Amino acid sequence: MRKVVAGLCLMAGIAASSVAGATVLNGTIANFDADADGIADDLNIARITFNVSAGTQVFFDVLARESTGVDLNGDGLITGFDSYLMLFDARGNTLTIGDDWMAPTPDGSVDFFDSAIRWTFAEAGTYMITLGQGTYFQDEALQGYEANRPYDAFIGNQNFGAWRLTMTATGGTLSDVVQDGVPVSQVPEPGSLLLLGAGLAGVAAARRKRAARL
Ligand SMILES: [Ca+2]
Ligand SMILES: [Ca+2]
Ligand SMILES: [Ca+2]
Ligand SMILES: [Ca+2]
Repeated sequence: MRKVVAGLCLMAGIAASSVAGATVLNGTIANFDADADGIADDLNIARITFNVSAGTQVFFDVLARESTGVDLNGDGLITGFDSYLMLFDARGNTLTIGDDWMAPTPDGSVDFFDSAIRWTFAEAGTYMITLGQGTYFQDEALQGYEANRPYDAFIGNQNFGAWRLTMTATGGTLSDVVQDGVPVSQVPEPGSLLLLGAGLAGVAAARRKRAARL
């Protein structure tokens, strides 16, 4: 059973320490030429859309700043930047922003500069959260980059920063999470892992039975 769980986590590309039942996204931030002026002097902002049912509370928890020199996200590098979140409704209106949050948080953050937002969505619908380097403006968030903005490496000599965003929903449903146009899967709940494991064991047993009959 333990092997099955580990295999599933590997298949999903998600660290075993991820919050159960949460949706976990990983990304990087670096300079590139977003405005096509021939100079890689623009900084990307991740745009993540999702659906919620009415009354759902979501905790958006960023892990970005490996300020203790420990590789918190397991990518083999020590990076860090000052993350910044903006939350939008479907019409592109800003609901709230999130800059700094008292560490530690459930995602393993050790730094106050790691952003977080806790928000209750009164209305069901599609929303968007953006993640970039603090601070940026609404129009920059909506277009997905800041023009002429250097990446500010907090630690080490890396020319990019890695981030992880853990979205944990309570009191409703969170679904259809899409990161920069790419659908994201959810970390399975322990219960569903057990069910899936039992299902796989059942399939194996059926195969053995069939094999024995042949
Ligand atoms: Ca440029
Ligand atoms: Ca955090
Ligand atoms: Ca790292
Ligand atoms: Ca911050």
